[in-house]
This record gives sequence, structure tokens and C-alpha cells, in this order.
Amino acid sequence: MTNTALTQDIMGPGHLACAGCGAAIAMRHAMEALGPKTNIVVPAGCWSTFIGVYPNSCLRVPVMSVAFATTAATASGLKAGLERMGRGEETVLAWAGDGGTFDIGIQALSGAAERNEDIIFVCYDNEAYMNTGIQRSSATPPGAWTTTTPESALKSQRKKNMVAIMAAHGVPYAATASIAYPEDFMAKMAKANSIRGTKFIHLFASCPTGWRHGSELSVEVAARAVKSRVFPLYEVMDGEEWRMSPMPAKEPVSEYLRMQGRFKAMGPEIEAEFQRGVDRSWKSLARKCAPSA
Ligand SMILES: Cc1ncc(C[n+]2csc(CCOP(=O)(O)OP(=O)(O)O)c2C)c(N)n1
Ligand code: SF4
Repeated sequence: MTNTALTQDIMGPGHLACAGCGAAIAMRHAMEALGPKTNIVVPAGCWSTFIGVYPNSCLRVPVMSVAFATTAATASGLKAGLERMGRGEETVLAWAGDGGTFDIGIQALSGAAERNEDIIFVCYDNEAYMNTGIQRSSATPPGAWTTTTPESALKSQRKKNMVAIMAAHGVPYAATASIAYPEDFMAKMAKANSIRGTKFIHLFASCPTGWRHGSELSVEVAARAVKSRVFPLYEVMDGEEWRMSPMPAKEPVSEYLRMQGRFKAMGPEIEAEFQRGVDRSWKSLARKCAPSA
């Protein structure tokens, strides 16, 4: 898909992200789906820095930059304020990295989900704290190098299952998406926008700087994550109805791993364990998505 398919032009030129940044690509598609009546809340992270300095934001909608832990709380308050002003039909989009979602933002997000606040929360997941120099987060996959998991001590813990956590809150809508499948991502954003209550999108967004791959490979890396079932695409309605999105045939994880410098110290044993972990997660997801008898 080329940018000619994007008509709303809400994200203008001039952002300061690295070339090939998946999180930058993603915002164009998100805004295409949501339209101009959107208010965005962004915590500390790469997006809060590369968005530009007021009045030169690359986004042509209101944006609030907030403290790291407060994204969902601020988004909740913003929505309440808009409703009070008679602008309740406007969308509030919280847009946070994995550090700001899986780790530091999870308390406020859980609170907002429990209250079923009418917000869309997108976690652009680049699997580490990129803006402060590539530190491990609870979204970093096992076997990955980061500056806090050096080659001598690669990450061993599994990745937190954030969609399952949100589904356990019973939110009306939760889904995964990828920058490599923009039509699917935009359809999920539009669907989220049509539902009242808390919506959560877990978006896989490659980071050439932190993942150690060429900037021209960002979309291909993200596509291989889906094809190898490292990052399957699915939706969960009301925390109960799990549905797989259409996906390509399965590939082994080896090519996905080989494309990225962050996995280069892995070795065959850790790679085999990585593949087993992916297969286990897939089986568990397939069970949840299977129509009940
Ligand atoms: C309470 C608090 N702790 C730490 C920081 C420093 N900090 C700013 S951005 C950032 C990393 C954000 O990581 P993530 O949310 O994954 O977003 P990314 O940088 O990957 O876009 C950190 C640790 C901060 N601003 N506030
Ligand atoms: S470090 Fe990664 S996430 Fe941050 S701007 Fe660069 S490519 Fe994007």
C-alpha cells in the first residue's frame, strides 16, 4: 500500500524519527482511520520527542504530552472534559510505547479499563525503551540483546501478554495489529472508534535503531513476525470472543530472527527454545479462537 491511499493527511512532514521508524509509519494509518476529530495523548517516549516542538508538531490535531505513567488517566480526564464541553463525539487516542504501557503505564491503563473509559489506547510496541537508549522492557522478547540485556546475558523472561491482560478486564475491544498490514490496522482502528468504552490495540512497530536492521527492512521484518507467528493478528470482543484475523501461512522463526542484529548472539539452543515458545503461544491462542462446542 502506498501513501496515495491516505487521504486525510493529518500527519504532516517534519517529524524527527529515525528513517524507517515503524511507530512513525503507524501514526499515518491510525489518523487516516480516525480522522481530524481526534485528540492525542502521548507520554514520554520516542513519539513525544520526534513529534516536533510547539508550534511545529507534525500532527494537525491537538496533542497533549504527559508524564510517563499517566497516559490513560489523562486520556480519561480529557474525554470527560470534552463531554462536558459538548464535544463528546470527539475521539481520544492514547498513544504509548511498550515501556509506557506494559510497565510504567499499566496501573493507569488498568484503572481506565476497569472504569470502561471511552478511549482508544494504542501501544506501539518496539519491544524496548528505545528513546532512552534501548533498555529491556517487559515486552522485550526472550533471546534479545538490549543495552540492559547484553550479549552475555540475553533476555530470558517471556514477553508479557498485554492483550490477555486487557481481555481479562473485559474491555469491549482489544486487538493486535502490525505496521506490515496497514489495511488490517486501519480497519481495527475504525472498528475501535465505532465502539464505546475502552479499546486497546497492541501494534507491532519495528525499530531499525534498536532491533539492528536496515531502515528499508522495517515493513518486511514486521511482516515476517506475523508470518512466523511471533506476532499473530487477532481480536477479542468483550474479553470473551477471541477471533483470529486472516493471516498468511506459517514460516519458521529463523528468517525473522536472522534479519535483526539484536538476535545475533542467540545460538541454536536459544533459537529452538524461542520457536517452542512461539508454538506454545500459538496453540494457546488457537484454543481461545476456536469456536466453542
Ligand atoms: C517516570 C519516568 N521514568 C523514566 C523516564 C525516562 N524515559 C523517557 S522516555 C523513556 C523510554 C520510553 O520507552 P517506551 O515507552 O517503550 O517508548 P519508546 O521510547 O520505545 O518510544 C524513559 C525511560 C521518564 N520520562 N519518566
Ligand atoms: S529509536 Fe526506534 S522507535 Fe525511536 S524513533 Fe528511532 S526507529 Fe523510531
